[in-house]
Amino acid sequence: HWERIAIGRQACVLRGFALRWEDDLLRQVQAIVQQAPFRHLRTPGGRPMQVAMSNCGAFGWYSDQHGYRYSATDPLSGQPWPAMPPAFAALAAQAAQAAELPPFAPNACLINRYSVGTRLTLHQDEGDARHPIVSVSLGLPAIFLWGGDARADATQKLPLQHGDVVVWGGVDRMRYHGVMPVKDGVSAVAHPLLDGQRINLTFRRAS
Ligand code: MD5
Ligand code: FE
Repeated sequence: HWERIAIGRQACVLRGFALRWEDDLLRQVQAIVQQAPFRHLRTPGGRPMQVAMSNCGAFGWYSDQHGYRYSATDPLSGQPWPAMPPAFAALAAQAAQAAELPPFAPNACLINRYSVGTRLTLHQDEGDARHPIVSVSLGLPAIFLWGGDARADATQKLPLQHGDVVVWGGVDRMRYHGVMPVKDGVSAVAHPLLDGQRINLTFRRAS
């Protein structure tokens, strides 16, 4: 079973919440990245990102030399992103409910792949702050950096494991956050997709 830990007024970790969807999640991520392969996007400044990304759902997050945005099509193929699998939407909706936030129907799922040594520097998420963000951790564990509303605010270190879900809403939605370099280790589950990697699913509402 799972356990809820508050990390803010409207933010919490749901430990183990995704485990009952594990098989479905892994199968579906594999199918999605066959259609829309993981790729290293470029920041608007022109640097390739360490984290490799793909998307599913009506909108996908994208970044290139022109800036970042949500796009209805995959710029690599010109095709719509793969549809959001029903199990993904169900997990995100149930996680928001478990966090006691208003009903959440995501239309964008960013899939982040971290190999060993990869990190995500401290940043703030753009987007419609009326809707929460649900984030699912799979594969190698990681330490999440959880800051405040200003970049200079102190950060907390939050260990996240395979199957953990984090939900951010309302007043906590715009806090700075990042991921420490992922360490080598043994994933809680043996799956080719998770071999030496951390996969994170980030559900959002994009317009
Ligand atoms: C990750 N991804 O582990 C994280 C999980 C990203 C990203 O940060 O932008 O793809 S989502 C963490 C998050 C999202 C929105 C708000 C807050 C954290 N927050 O207020 O701390 O790959
Ligand atoms: Fe983020």
